[in-house]
Amino acid sequence: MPLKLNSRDANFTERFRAFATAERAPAADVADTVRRIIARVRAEGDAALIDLTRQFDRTELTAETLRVPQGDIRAARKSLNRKTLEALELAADRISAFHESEVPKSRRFTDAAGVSMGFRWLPVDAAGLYVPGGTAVYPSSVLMNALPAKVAGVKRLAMTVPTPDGHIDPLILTAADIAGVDEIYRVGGAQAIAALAFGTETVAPVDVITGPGNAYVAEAKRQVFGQVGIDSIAGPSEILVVSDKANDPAVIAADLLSQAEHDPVAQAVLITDDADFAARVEAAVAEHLETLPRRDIAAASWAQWGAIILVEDLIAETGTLVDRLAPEHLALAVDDAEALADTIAHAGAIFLGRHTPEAVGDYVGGPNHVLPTGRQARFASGLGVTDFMKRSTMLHCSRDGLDLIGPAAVTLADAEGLDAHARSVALRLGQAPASDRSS
Ligand code: HSO
Ligand code: ZN
Repeated sequence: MPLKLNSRDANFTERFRAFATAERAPAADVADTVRRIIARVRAEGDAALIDLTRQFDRTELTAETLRVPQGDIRAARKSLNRKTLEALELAADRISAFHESEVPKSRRFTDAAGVSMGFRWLPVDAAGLYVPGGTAVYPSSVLMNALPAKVAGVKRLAMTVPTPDGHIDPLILTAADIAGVDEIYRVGGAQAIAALAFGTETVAPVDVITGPGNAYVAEAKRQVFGQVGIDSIAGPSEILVVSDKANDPAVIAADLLSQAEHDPVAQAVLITDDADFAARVEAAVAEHLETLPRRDIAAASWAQWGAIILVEDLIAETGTLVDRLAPEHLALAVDDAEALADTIAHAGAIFLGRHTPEAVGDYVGGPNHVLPTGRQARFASGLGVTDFMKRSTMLHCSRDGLDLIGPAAVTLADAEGLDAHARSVALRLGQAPASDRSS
């Protein structure tokens, strides 16, 4: 049974706080194992990848077969039916178009002192995309990670994917091909992250690594951070649905289950102002579960981490509650969803109105589905083009401009006791060195 909270109850504040701060997926302690794997890949290169892949994925590779050949990618594309291909292409077009609108503008301006300054956004040279194997095989996630990099202008995009028992999903290969991934390697786990970060004989190193993975992959990304950039570490999925009684309970129940079915520690929460509607949603969840193929996962998530929060005034009370949960996905199934959204500051992605299922955003909406989880929406954003770009600032002093602002720099350099700093400015200003300057 999901947790039931009522904002009118005397102990609501404490119970809500406990619920909002509960840790759902404590990080596994795999740091030492990962450190050893990274050290081995750095020392032995391809040989370590080949050996670890034999050990973990029961697949025999050579330096020549590490990379997936173009022929296999073409064959994968041919094996798909037209409808699936067209859906992938529609998704790719819409995701690209949305991310085009995110490309930041470089800027240059001259201030009153006559100093010109600004910044320039440029893509990183190379990006690496980790794709997990096993049950979490999501071609949509390949598009969501690869396309922002492409739109950012990244020249080289390398992907790694484990091939347990030699198998790669043709949908993954095709999604990578549609998104313009340049190189695909059959390697997974911490060893793949190490190869992308440090390079081997076959895999050239990249500058930024993104993509979801298990505890070993997440820890490996943490350990290589600094050598390369990484996206944030993804936790289990979350959805918070705010619904009045005008929605079909079966529809809202399906929204809740759409994220519950990702993971037994995913979280689905309903906020509503109608007790009878809440009961009908709960019954509809139970009914869906009877026939849902992933019912074991979804039922575990709903029973252990799900919640129904009853409030008196949906419009007045929702904002504060949502902000404290800072959910990954927020669905506002009410009449004036735009106005309600204005009362909320912290959510990874917001789905407005009665006709915007969160799942449309997972696939074909356009915005990214790689989003901050575990209340990280308080300070973090979803994946986007700027994760594959960096900003250089620019400063250009005219002679007059330096005359105007330089003396203050000399004063501050003197105050910090950094005389070479002071001289580099003072000499240009035609001033005497500090030892000759009166203080
Ligand atoms: N909802 C997941 C992404 C996903 N859903 C992939 C379906 N496939 C995390 O935002
Ligand atoms: Zn999803």
